[in-house]
Amino acid sequence: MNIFLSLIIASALIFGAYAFMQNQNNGATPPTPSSASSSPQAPAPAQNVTREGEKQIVSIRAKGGYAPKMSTATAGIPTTLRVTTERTFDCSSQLRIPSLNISEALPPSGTREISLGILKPGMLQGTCGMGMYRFDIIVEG
Ligand SMILES: [Cu+2]
Repeated sequence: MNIFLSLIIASALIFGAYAFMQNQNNGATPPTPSSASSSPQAPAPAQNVTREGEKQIVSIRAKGGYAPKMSTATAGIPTTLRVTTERTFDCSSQLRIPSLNISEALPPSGTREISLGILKPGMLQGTCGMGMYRFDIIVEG
């Protein structure tokens, strides 16, 4: 590659990084006292666990990761994980729960119900096929 072209590209990158840092500093706004005092300590728990008859349904979405990332379920009840995909072409369509020996290839769009059986108190950890995206289900006894 031409050495002068390399130098031009290098200086453009350096200038770009400098401009980006300047922009970040300017863009940082301090929190206003009112919003700081009114904000809750922790985010509200996700209301994604429901009852359907005898069963407990944990509903999550898989697309570029899993949402919500954390669910809270109850132990001792037959539990179904209901996973919804919508044009999910990333690796979150391969859902794994290693501790339950679950590995499911989800359809690109649709809803898949995965039986989790009766859960014991503790923490269930799910991941994508590569272990990059995660979700947790806290099981309360
Ligand atoms: Cu992945």
